[in-house]
Amino acid sequence: MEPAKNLQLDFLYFMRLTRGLEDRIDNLLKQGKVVGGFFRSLGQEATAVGSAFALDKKLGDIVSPLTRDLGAMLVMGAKPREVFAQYLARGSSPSHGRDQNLHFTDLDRGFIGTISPLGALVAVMNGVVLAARMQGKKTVGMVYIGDGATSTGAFHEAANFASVQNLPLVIIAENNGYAYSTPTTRQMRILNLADRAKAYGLPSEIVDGNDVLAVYKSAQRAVARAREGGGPTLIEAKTFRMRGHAAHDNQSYVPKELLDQWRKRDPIDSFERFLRNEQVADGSEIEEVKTKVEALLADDLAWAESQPAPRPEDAAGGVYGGEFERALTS
Ligand SMILES: Cc1ncc(C[n+]2csc(CCOP(=O)(O)OP(=O)(O)O)c2C)c(N)n1
Repeated sequence: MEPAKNLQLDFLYFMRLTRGLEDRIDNLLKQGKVVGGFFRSLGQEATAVGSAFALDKKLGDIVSPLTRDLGAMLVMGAKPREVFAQYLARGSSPSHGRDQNLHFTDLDRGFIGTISPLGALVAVMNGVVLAARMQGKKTVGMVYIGDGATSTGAFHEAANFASVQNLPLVIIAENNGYAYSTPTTRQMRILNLADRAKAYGLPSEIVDGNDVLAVYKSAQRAVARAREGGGPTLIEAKTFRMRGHAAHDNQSYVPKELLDQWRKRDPIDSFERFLRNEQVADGSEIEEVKTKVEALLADDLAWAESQPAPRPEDAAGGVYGGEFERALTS
């Protein structure tokens, strides 16, 4: 059975919000206003949005997204204005201008921000869900990992630990074809990331990562299994990174034909087509989603641009368990 119409329109809303937000950050970058790099999720929005929608915030579910999973953070409740302020390094951004992009956490809203050492977050999330289980909670964790990161030692240790401990964890392994400039075929001798799960006795599924409904349904199954004590699942989402690793990378190493092929499978275009063809929503309802997204992004960007730069005297605050902060304010 398909999810209710409202939910399907929410999927569209959050995919559009992700794309619109990233389009604007791209513009800000070109205007020289972004501090640091810009890693976007163009083409991968359905994986992040569809999977996060399978979680239940009321039960304390938690995600740890990577740079391609802005959509999951938005679904959990991160605000576009916070993301703009992060990239613009404003003093009132969640990281107070000390760090950029998606490196911010809010446990109350259920997200642990991106960290750079790839693979390590699977172990962190093991700890999060193990602790929750010891406290008698029904929390499920969802951790995102790229194809390249599934080749780290950290990933293999953590996947094994999750399986042995039967932890309530869903691993979303995003196979987007490349780890920076390395194609998946140059870093593993197996066809599917899902094959890696077998080594640890983990159930796995392979899903079309550009099909938001398929991702949602697959994640729902995995979340239900985890919630009922059935342990972790690895979901391989097959998708494609439609831009370079970050904005500075022109992805000249990606064959043009491959990009053309995946462009035809754009997750937002194809979902809008599906909504129309299946008569879930008509053109004006789809347009309404766009208008709502545009209005929110315009407001939030104006807010973020009006925010002050960080104060120099705050640079050392929050670095060593608040010691410097206390010293500065006392
Ligand atoms: C342990 C570790 N090794 C290397 C890096 C440098 N690095 C950052 S992103 C990246 C590529 C990641 O590729 P993948 O996991 O496939 O994710 P994608 O960027 O394709 O979404 C690398 C090698 C890192 N951050 N952490």
